[in-house]
Amino acid sequence: MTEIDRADFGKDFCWGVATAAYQIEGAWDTDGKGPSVWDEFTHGRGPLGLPRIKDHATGDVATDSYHRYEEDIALVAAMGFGAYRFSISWPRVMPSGTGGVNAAGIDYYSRVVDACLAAGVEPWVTLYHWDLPAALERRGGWTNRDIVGWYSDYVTAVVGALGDRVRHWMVFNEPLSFTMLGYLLGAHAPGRFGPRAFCAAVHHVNLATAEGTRAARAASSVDTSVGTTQYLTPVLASGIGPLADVAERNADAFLNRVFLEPNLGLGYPWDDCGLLRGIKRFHRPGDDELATIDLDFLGVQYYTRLRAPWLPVPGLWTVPHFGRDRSCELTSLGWEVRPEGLGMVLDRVHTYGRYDRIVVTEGGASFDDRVVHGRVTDNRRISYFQRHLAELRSARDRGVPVDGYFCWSLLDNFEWTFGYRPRFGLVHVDYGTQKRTIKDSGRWFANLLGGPGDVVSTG
Ligand code: IFM
Repeated sequence: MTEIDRADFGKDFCWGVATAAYQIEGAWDTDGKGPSVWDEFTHGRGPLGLPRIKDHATGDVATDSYHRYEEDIALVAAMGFGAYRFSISWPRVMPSGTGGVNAAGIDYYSRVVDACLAAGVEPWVTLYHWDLPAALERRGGWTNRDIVGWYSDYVTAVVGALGDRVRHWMVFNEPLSFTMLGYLLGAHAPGRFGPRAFCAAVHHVNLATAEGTRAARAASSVDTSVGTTQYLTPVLASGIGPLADVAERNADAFLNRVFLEPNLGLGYPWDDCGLLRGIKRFHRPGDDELATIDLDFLGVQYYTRLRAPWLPVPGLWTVPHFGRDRSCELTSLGWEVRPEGLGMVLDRVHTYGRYDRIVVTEGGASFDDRVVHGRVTDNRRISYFQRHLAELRSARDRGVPVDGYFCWSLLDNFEWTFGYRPRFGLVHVDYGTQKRTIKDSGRWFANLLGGPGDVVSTG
């Protein structure tokens, strides 16, 4: 067993849990909220009328956190965490995406922020976790360059309302995930397919990262810290020799560099990945400067490693995929548990020499958890966190400035196209009754962090 002692991480280390609006809130059309691309995607059908989501699940109710946020924040505090990362639903705040602000939407988030502060929990707010207003998708969504302005207006409205109390903002959650799955592969909302849409979306998200950060800083009335989060992954070429190197470089440019480097002022790695050359079509003179931004912190999200298949044509895009090395533990989603990969990605971003502060804003694992006699014994999740935290501690010892870890997730919740089957929470949710039960992993954190470890669920 890997020993983890809170003191090894320093007294300023940020211990948190994370969620996202569409995955937990429910109340999809309550109090003036507009529809998001995820509402439309889950309510609709895929090609040939096939369901898009396992078990036809939707986020209509999810974990009902729109109504149960006080109980959820009490759970965060009960497990001893000092920070809660949640996201704002753009269409709850601006139902049409632009123009009028929905006072009830802003009010809801204002109450969530106040409840955090009252519980002694620091709110870390993600401004975009994939639930684009459907009205904006009809205007082209992330493929329309105008979205850079729409997005920064939205950021100005939210930070203007909450920026007197919130000190940590993240402009995006995992741009790679929503542009690749939503605009290239058609697997996530809005279900668009093809390299052209993908390249346009990538470029506009990079511009919006910089513009959104500037807008958040300008609208905040307290000393604020603005960063963004990236899904990062070590890439392993399948095969050997020079062509395997090409495949690895190709996949690395696509998976890790395409969002980091333009914001660092390094431009796009399009020479290493054929697919990314399509971005040139949307790139205007001066865009490299517009996309460059000095972030206050980088959020690293790490789950597993990926494999890049060997393709015999240099420069051709390779489709990275999850490894399934059966000699290693797999989660219920079949993802390899590879703690050493966290150390690798932390070293990797540190090598740029440009991030003064790194925070692991997500990490976690899904397992088939069950409540037995009121208890969820999820020892594999405890071991997962112990091993990843040990990697993070070693990275700190090597001088990587990483000073926070957020568990994905506070609660079991809607896991996108997989519906409600994968359970990532430190807290189990019975979706029939909405009863919350802190799992043994949550109790392990309470023990580590000095939380009382219990709270009564209203069910
Ligand atoms: O549930 C997701 C989250 O929305 C983004 N990061 C990865 C998590 C697990 O797949």
